[in-house]
Amino acid sequence: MTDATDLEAIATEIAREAGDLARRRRAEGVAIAATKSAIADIVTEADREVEALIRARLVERRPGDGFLGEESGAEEGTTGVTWVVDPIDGTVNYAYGIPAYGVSIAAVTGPPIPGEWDAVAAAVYAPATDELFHAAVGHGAWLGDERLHVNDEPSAAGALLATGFGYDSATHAGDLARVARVMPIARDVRRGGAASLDFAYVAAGRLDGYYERGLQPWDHAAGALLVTEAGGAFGRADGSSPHRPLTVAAGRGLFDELFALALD
Ligand code: LIP
Repeated sequence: MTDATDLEAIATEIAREAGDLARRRRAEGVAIAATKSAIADIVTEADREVEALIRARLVERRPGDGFLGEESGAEEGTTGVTWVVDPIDGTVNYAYGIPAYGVSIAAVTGPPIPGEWDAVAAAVYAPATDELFHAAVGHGAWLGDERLHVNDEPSAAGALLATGFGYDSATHAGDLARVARVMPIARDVRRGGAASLDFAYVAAGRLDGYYERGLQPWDHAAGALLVTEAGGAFGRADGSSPHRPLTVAAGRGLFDELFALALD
């Protein structure tokens, strides 16, 4: 079995190259290529180009591995390793020129299905801040060479939380009701717009917790490993919306309470 740190090194190297391409394309001007699940759910030409670069590099470095990408779909592998990729997470931020987007690359083993896979390596690269978060299972979570640890307990002022809202406006009432339920334990709530960065910030202690309904597998595959390798907890649940599972990440002193409040 390939060592997790070898897969981490591959993810880290490719995430940086892909992020550099995304940053160049952003500077040149971004073209919307299409809409997907809703008119607000856009894909840019850069999303597609960056994912094609990541996919090509993975074929070069890891022939036979599986692939599950936001823009080009799934391809079964023969090695037991699958790469779960969001080429530009925070696409709407990227399209508007808001410097909060990330390249998210995870290597998983087992079925390429959330809740059934075992994440073994992760890289989340934020090109706008040149921050590369990475982890290998059993080897900790890192920002560059800095070891990361979650906030085990929120301050007496309350928890600094992050969340997000779906592209489908029909889901917004439920999302806003969820904010109302968690506010009593929060000092404030952030809506950053890039799930992979929200997870990375929980791992780095920049947020106490993050929850969102409706994330796709590629939104959380890498970030969840960053959080657990930084000593935090990650969980998913269908609850009342099996097609929009809830994901929650937080330090262990906050996780259970946040999960219970966010679940409906
Ligand atoms: C986005 C997530 C964000 C969520 C958006 C969207 P995308 O991913 O990062 O947290 O609120 O609805 O899912 O579409 O930019 O890859």
